[in-house]
Amino acid sequence: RMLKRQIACRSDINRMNGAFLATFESLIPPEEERTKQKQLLALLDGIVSKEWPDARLYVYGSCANSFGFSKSDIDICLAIEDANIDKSEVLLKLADMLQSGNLQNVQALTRARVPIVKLMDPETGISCDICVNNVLAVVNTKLLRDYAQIDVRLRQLAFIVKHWAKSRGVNQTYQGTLSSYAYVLMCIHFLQQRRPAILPCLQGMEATYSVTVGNIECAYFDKVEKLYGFGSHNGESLARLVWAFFSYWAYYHDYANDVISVHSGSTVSKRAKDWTRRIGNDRHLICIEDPFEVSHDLGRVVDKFSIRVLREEFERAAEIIQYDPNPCVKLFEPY
Ligand code: 3AT
Ligand code: MG
Repeated sequence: RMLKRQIACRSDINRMNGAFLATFESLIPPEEERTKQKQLLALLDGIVSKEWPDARLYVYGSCANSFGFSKSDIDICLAIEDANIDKSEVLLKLADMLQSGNLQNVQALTRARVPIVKLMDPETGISCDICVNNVLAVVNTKLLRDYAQIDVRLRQLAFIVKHWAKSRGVNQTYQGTLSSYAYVLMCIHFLQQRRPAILPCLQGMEATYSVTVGNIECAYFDKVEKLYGFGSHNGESLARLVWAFFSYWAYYHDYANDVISVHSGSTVSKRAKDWTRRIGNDRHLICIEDPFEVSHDLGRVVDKFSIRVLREEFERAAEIIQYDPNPCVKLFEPY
């Protein structure tokens, strides 16, 4: 499967750029959605502060990391300082209060991998999930948002990739494919690897932001306003990057040996991480290292069936972009 010779990109690739940009634009949430989100957040804040006056609500995930489409659900983290709280108890209490606060479809899922309360606000029509003390998610949300500010092409590429993944049914962790978070990390890593690089490695630079979550130190350079124009030596168009992204995952990524690592700004070896053996259900068939929890492989959900589905979809996408006269139609065709 590893081809020695690089496939040349079609010569008319930049002709497709308008279509990719138009797809990107069509997915950006309109400003009024933000207003509605703020409205809901204020409502929730009022309810929460009655019971936990010192608690704070943080938005994380796609509504805060700048990779959210229009009509996304909001992911919220309730941060409570008290280390002795029982998360399930807090969630059940919270569910009770939300129900009395006229929110709809309130449901506490205390046994989920990340326990949450789900709800829907009839006023704004927005659904949201609230978890407790998931500080790492709040911090990785900030990392993604900071990367997005350095070069617009990250947000554009990640929108195209997420839209492709949702259209093709390969954005479902419960079915062994990858989370949106994993796809965005794949895009960041890819842009760190372009020559000249389009993104730097923020965690490899002098730390201007640092928090410790449990035993994990999260530190990186977050003064991204100093990095505007970082990627300007690389003039690649969105269309060319989309093509190169899919051909990388279709033909060039070394699935047997490599881990992609945003934390180190390069690939690292599976051997060095001891991710070569199967332990329990962790097969490490596609390895995407979490930038902070570096012992965590976001590809662990992928099994021997879904890896084939994924790789066939990467190949399908690469071929469409290489040969189809109008790739934006077929690329996003529902599966
Ligand atoms: P959608 O637009 O909702 O598809 P999203 O950005 O909200 O995308 P996810 O639903 O995949 O992304 O995840 C929500 C956030 O939760 C994103 C990230 O901050 C955090 N997160 C998700 N999966 C993990 C993980 N395995 N480890 C650490 N943080 C994670
Ligand atoms: Mg989400």
